[in-house]
Amino acid sequence: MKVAVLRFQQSPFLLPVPALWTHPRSAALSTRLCKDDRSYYITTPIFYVNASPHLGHLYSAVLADCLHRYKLLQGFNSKFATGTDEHGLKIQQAAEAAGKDPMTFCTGVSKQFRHLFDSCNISYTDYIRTTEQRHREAVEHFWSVLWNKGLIYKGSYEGWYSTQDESFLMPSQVGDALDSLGKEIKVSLESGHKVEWMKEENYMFRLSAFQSPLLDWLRGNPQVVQPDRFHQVVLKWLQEDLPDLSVSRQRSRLQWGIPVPGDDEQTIYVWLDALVNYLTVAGYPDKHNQWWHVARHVIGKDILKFHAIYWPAFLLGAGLPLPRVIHVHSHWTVGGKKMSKSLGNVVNPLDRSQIFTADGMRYFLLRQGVPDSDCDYTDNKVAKLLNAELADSLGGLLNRCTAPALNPAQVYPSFCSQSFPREQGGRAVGEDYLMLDAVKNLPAVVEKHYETMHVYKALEAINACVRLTNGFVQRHAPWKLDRKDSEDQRWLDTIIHISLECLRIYGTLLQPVVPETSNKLLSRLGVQPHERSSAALNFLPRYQGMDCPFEGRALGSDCGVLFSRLENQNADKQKPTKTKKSANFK
Ligand code: ME8
Repeated sequence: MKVAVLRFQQSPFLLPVPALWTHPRSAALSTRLCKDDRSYYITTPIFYVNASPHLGHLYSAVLADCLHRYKLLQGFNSKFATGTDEHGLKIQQAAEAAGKDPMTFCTGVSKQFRHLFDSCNISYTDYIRTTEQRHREAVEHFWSVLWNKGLIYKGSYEGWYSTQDESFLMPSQVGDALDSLGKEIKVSLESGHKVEWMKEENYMFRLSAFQSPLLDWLRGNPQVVQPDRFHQVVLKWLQEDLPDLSVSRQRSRLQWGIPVPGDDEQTIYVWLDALVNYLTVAGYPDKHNQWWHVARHVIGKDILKFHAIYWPAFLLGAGLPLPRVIHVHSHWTVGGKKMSKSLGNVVNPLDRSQIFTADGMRYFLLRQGVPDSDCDYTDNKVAKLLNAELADSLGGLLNRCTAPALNPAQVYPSFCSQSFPREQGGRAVGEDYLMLDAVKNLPAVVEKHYETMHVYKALEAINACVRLTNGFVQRHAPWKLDRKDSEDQRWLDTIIHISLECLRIYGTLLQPVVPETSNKLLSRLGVQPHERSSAALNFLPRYQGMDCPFEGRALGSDCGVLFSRLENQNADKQKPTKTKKSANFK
């Protein structure tokens, strides 16, 4: 194998680096949480517009949306950015292949992403496109700051480049493979994408000078890249060679991008351009202070190096605070393989959300997606999960506790402390007390998991409590009680009161994941919009001797099915049958 070489010519006016940027410790320090700061800023990657959105893109957006909604519930002032990455060689080539001018091409695909996100209730507060003027100004300013600090110099790059990944590679990151025609090619060992040898005059960023500041930052902030296994990966990369980075391409090869300020012969490297989007949305260069120091990024593991090495190095260079957290997630696969157009295994998330509903897809992705490891997608899994947890378990519980047969007055009934005293002795049994404890502790458990983006664990915990409440109702079979007997009637009301209180907690906690279903549930319980925040998570106040604002209140009038069962359990194999009550898929 031919060995690639990286050669850099340093500009003669280059200044010694340590004198040039804000001391990394001061930037790292500013990543610490200031206690009374109620601002929160979360981002997704901005997505390439070379192809239509797929399930993986929706997954990143749903994760970030869940964190954003959760912070709003907590009373934070939360900003949530997503959008599209529209410059670079890959987009230039895709537009050419489609026979469209790049801007028309980008606008078309960017709209598809936006439509998908709107359809799935992704409540972004800013949708950025890198072709916008505000972004161009931010990138030009950012470049000038790095340039004025002597961190960018004119040099030459010779080495491997992957257009698909828009990434420069070291010789050790490249291997041999055969293309579809059996021809020998070189590929990126990480992504499998084809790489090409390139030799170009361009601008270089002094990345090598940031190796030890980056190590200090990561070691001093062990939670900054989550989950920990990805933190360890970054630390390992940083112990290897970290050459300077080419940050421009010759304009003759790449026209579709932002020109280097003061040099029309060069175009800014698409990753530098793209990463600055997070600053643009924050209001860079002059209005970013409120948001920038509380930034958090949700990314897929494929773009970890760009976010955990290049981006913090650029920020350190520019004297800006570093992100609070980089939340990394793994990939969705189909048939065990990463989704790709060439394999023909791409799952269209818009189709799927029309079949399973927006909430259905959101719930599935967040309940089944595990940040640490890849997950395989099948329609069958979606249907089974939604039927079991949303339709049967949660929907069934609501249905039972609000059914006119058990609750003819259609009110939130009263709690009777003689029937369910704080010490045993009433009609409650030991398991009932355990259930109350579990539900009381649930908000804290869920909060811990939401904070670390382990949403599947939060949903697991909620679901376990829903099962406990169903068990509670089943155990005491309120439908068997004699309503003419006043003691039985009080006990029946107490069972229903407790169950509705459980449902109120579940509905409130589920809002970031399934906003429409939660809204339906809470409305049915008569819970008003201002009673749905984290502050309202005081479970069963009557048990603690306090007033319950819901007691005696009329239930909401919408008594429709909470979440329709999906009829066909074998979507991957069978044809659907249409029934009135259930939604069909495929
Ligand atoms: O990399 N499973 O854009 P991109 C889960 N423009 N998530 C997936 C996925 C999968 N199979 N495939 C993609 C880019 N993703 C750059 C980002 S940011 C400044 C620039 C998600 O369109 C995941 O978040 O290739 C991944 O990191 C991102 O989409 C890559 O999207």
